[in-house]
Amino acid sequence: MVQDTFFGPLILIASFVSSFPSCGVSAASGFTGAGYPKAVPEALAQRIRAAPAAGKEFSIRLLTGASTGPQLDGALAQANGIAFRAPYNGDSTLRARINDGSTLYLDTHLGQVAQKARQGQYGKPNIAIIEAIGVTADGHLILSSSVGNSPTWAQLADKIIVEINIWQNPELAGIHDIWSHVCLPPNTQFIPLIHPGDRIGNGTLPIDIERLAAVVITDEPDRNAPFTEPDQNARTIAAHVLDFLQHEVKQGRLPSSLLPLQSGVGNIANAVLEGLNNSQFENLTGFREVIQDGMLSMLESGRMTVASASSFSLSPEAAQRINERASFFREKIILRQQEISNSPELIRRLGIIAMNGMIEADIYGNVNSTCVMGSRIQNGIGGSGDFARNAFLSIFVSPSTEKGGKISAFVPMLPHTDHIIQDVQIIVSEQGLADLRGLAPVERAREIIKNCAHPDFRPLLKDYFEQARKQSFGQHIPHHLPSALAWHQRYIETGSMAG
Ligand code: 0RQ
Repeated sequence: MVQDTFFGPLILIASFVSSFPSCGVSAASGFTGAGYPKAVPEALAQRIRAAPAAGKEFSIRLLTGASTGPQLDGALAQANGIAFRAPYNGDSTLRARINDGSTLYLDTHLGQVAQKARQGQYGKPNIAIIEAIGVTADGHLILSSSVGNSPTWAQLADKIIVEINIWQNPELAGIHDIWSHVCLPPNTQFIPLIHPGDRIGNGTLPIDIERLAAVVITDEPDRNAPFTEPDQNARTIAAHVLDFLQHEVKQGRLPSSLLPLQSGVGNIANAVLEGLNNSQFENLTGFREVIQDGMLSMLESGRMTVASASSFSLSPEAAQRINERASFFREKIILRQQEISNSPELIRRLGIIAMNGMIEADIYGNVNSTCVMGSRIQNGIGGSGDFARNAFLSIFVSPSTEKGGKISAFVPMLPHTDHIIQDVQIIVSEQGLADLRGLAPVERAREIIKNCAHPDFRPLLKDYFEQARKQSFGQHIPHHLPSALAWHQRYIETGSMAG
């Protein structure tokens, strides 16, 4: 299907960055630190840094698939060159810019970005910068370690710059599946994907050669965060999740191969995957946005037969494994554009088991995934909303305390909400699991306080709940408004929620 790669007719023009328009919309490939351009953004950051000396202001409005890496978000944020950013960030320098108000941030459900871009909600991209690993004889791009929103950016942008990254193994060619029938309503089509392993599109991305402005060669790995061994809390949370899934199988509510799995990134997700890899479940499948370390092991052991995602989010060691065994993994992994990997229609129809991290939950099981103390962004909602609302089972996981026990992950009321009661079915901490399915708000509160809250905070939560029951304006979701956010205010003032 994929032709031999060739670079013959392509030109190297790193200096092309001089034609980036200030305040223009730039759209880049990249999703969870994989497959993002590296050389062009770094050159652009240099130009932005030099602008004030020439008496100029220079910044861009930057769109991507999801988070990128130090050479893109990091370098541009360091130069204070990002005026506006969407839809998701995980870079600490950019996070600081957003939180000090110098960058505006539109945190968006990842599955919705492409459609919103086609509607023109972010403005027309002047330039798309897309990382690829090669070009076919007929001029199609073979994308890199993510697909993300690249098909949309290539379709919408006035000009396209391609970064060919020769660090990636060209044998990854064939791993991608790009469905070209996405369009705006009323012309939207049924997505013909029935099983996570189905290939419904093409392995390569056609681009309009008339709009190809430059090609740059790079030779750099993605930003791969080192793997941290799951800690004791993560392993205990994973054990609760596994017990729950086994129970559901015994009750006949899940098949023994479960249903396609989605899990967020991080320590707890890897612990759950490690647990599943050592379990008796067989023929598991993944339908998700990222492939992380734990999933590679499951594919290698055969415990998981196939995984569908939009990108990789790997440790350097695992990225090396992919590179060395590209021809094995490309048979087991399918990388899709994010409006397919995160499609609410597919998530609902395939019956996904979704497991995501959270910042905190209130006693009724609303969840905050994004804003610390209600105002400081951590990363963004990412795909958690796409999955939580539409999943067959929606599970949220978190240690019961943060910051050395000074913060409780279970609080009276949230200062910011991403996932509402209706989208949160199960909550798990190292203390235990609260199965909230079919429960009314006050029943949910009893389960969460009893099973998930840390013993240091449990009596305080019980006191709050009792006070709320006595003094609330209404009894559906009882709250005592004068003290509902006191825990957060106390933390801001004293450094501890407990006072
Ligand atoms: O802060 O970095 O300063 O130490 O948040 O928290 O405990 O390392 O946990 O890596 O699993 O992240 C919700 C952020 C959890 C993540 C969140 C602080 C904590 C630490 C990170 P430090 P941990 P995790 C798939 C789906 C939304 C997107 C999503 C997330 C930092 O899961 O971004 O799910 N989710 N996407 O100290 C104050 C609290 C806190 C807190 C954690 N209650 N109060 N700080 N932290 N809880 C992927 C994609 O969508 C692309």
